[in-house]
Formats: sequence, structure tokens, C-alpha cells
Amino acid sequence: MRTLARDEFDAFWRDGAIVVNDAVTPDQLGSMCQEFDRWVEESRSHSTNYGEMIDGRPRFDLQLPGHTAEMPVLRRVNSPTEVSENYFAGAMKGRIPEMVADLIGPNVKFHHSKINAKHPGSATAVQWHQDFPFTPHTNSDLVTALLALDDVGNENGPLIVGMGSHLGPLASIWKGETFTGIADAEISRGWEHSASTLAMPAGSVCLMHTCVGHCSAANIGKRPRRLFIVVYSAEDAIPLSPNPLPSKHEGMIVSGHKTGRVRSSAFDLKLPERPKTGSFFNQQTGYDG
Ligand SMILES: O=C(O)CCC(=O)C(=O)O
Repeated sequence: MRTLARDEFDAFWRDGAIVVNDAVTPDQLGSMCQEFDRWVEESRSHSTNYGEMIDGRPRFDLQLPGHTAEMPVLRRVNSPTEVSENYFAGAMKGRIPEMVADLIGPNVKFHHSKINAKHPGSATAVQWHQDFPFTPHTNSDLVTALLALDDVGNENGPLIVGMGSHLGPLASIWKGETFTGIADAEISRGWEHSASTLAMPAGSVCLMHTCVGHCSAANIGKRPRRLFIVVYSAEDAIPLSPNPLPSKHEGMIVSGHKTGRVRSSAFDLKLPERPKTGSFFNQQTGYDG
């Protein structure tokens, strides 16, 4: 292993999630925060979602109603690696992809990225779900890396993880014929029993197995909570549904090399619905266009 300690590797496969400090350098973290602040300044001159991803949906997502020029509320940036060298470097080089390669490598590729910002007082709790049913692949060697740009404590919208739940069943995110994006309650009730709230200092990363059940709390504190989220897969895991956040960087090798092979594991799930807006939060709250 290049970057993770043996006990971190073991904890990941036992619990389905670990937090590792100093995942990027202080300079990198500072540059990412500055870039986000610059986007917030830019957002003052917009009253609707704006910018464009490669599929035409808006890149910059505002809290509406709520966002104003005086009090800007930029809550999401989709595919930031496409518009920022700082976010591109954080995702493609350095400790984060190295750690992911330690877990599911040696050959690892990029799938998608986003920044989720929870502002004080914003009702942005995220309901229980696993990531895999949103991004099914031929095997489940996928890791979601969530880099904290701010200190995250109990008050400002922390991640809550059902420890060990990646070893259990996949929970449907459909209710009958309706795509809700929320895990089947019978299964998620089990995750609550082993739930752990993750404190994260700024610059730390949570590495999460794609099958681990997780949710996140609303920000009831006074400080913002911004996470830069990057999804990686093993190179031989082939996507089974369209990328919810398509990126010109999808499939980029971040560790090892391309083999052109496919590896499959057995599972059974209903394919997801692609978000009409840029976000599965809107699917969970029923506001997806
Ligand atoms: O931003 C958050 O709090 C949650 C993110 C999350 O659950 C995810 O990206 O799967």
C-alpha cells in the first residue's frame, strides 16, 4: 500500500467508511476554498441556476427561493473538475486517488464529482441511501471520497454512516414505480442501529464504500459545511446506467492503467432514474423538475 496504513485499510473493509486527515495539502485546501468563494461572488449576479454541464444542465445550483445578491446561497457545483484546476488536481493526483487505489486498485478511474455546500439554517438533510443503486456498475469496487473544505461537527450537517452496512443487502431507492432516491425504510432502520456521526476536520477525507448506508444531518449550526465529493471505480467496473453527472473526465485513469477487462459480481436492483436537475437531493425531496 502506498498511502493508507494497514489498520485504515482493515477499518474500511470492516466498517465501510473511514476518515483520514490531511488528504490534501494546506495550500490545495486554501486554493479550493478561495475558488469556491470566487464562485459565490459570481453567483450574486444570477437569480436562477446557471452555467452549463456537458449535457446542458446547469453547473451552479442556487438555493431558490433564498438566494439573493446580498445573501448568496450557492449550494452545489456540478463537475467542478471541468472548470477548476484546483479541483481537478485534488481529484486526479495526490493522496486521495492513492488511498482509493490502496482500497480498490491498482487500476482506478474517475466517475464524477460535485461540491455540496450546506449553509447555516438550510434544510438540506440528506436521507438514508447507498450510492451504488444511483451508479450501478458490473461490480461494487467503487469508493466515494468526500473531502471536507470546512471543519464538520455535530451541528453543521455531518455525515452519518451505518457502520458495516456495506456487507448487508442493497436497499431499493424506488417505492413501487416511483423513484424516490431514499433507501427502503425496512433496511435503513437496521443501519440506524450501527449509525456513527463522522466528525471531520477541514482537509480530511471520508472514504466510503459505495454500498454503505449513509445520510447527513441538516446544518443547524453557524458555520457552512462544504464537501468536495469524488466517485471512483475500479477500472474493470463498467457503468450499467448513464452517469448522473456526466463529465468529460469520466473514465480517466487516476491510478494504474487501462486493461480493457470487465469484472462482474452478482446482484439484483432496479436501474435508477437520472436526475432531471443536477442533483439527487431534488429527487429525494420530490423537486426534481
Ligand atoms: O452532502 C451530503 O451531505 C451528502 C452527500 C452524499 O450522501 C452523497 O454524495 O452520496
